[in-house]
Amino acid sequence: MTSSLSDPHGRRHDPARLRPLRSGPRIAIVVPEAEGGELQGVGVRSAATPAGGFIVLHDLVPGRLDRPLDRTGWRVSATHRPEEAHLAIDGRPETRWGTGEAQRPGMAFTVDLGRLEEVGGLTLDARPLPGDLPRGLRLETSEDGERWEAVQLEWRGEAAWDGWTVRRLSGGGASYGFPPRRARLVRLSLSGAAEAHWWSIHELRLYAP
Ligand SMILES: [Ca+2]
Repeated sequence: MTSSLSDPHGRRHDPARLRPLRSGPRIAIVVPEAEGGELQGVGVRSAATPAGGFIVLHDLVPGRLDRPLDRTGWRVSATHRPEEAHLAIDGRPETRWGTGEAQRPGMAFTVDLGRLEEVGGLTLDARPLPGDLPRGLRLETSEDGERWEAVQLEWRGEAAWDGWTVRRLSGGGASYGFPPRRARLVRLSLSGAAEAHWWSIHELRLYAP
């Protein structure tokens, strides 16, 4: 995290002022009616009350993933260091799968659930090495390993109010939701690059919708 944050008008904010939404600060955001009544890209739900051409967003609640799938029987593989892929699902946050080289587009990690399941979210834990979180993550799912479908990800992790807007808050983990679907295979891949960081997953979990 940078030492300060700038809003679109150049005002700077001290990260120490960030207030995680989960801690329940009383916040309301007023937006022109024409801009719609949703907080885009941060997975935060809110109530919306019209007020004279504006919308007041209030009672902000971060999205949650709370129904992890059983990982028994999963088989995992990867384009890099596949022999260590199982360390991403061994239930031990101190062990990890890592690419062994700097992140670049196309690196992939695949889970075979061994059965069809309804999925709707995922979390990646890289808490010991937050720099190893993916730069640009793509998700594809398949029911049969032949036909793959790209999935739009939406942030479901922590969010915070910085005095100006709602921001994603990552403490070394990343959480995403996506439209529910049936899948036997789930493939994560990178769409971005990092100069000096591997891509590492200490623990990967998938969630029911
Ligand atoms: Ca692990």
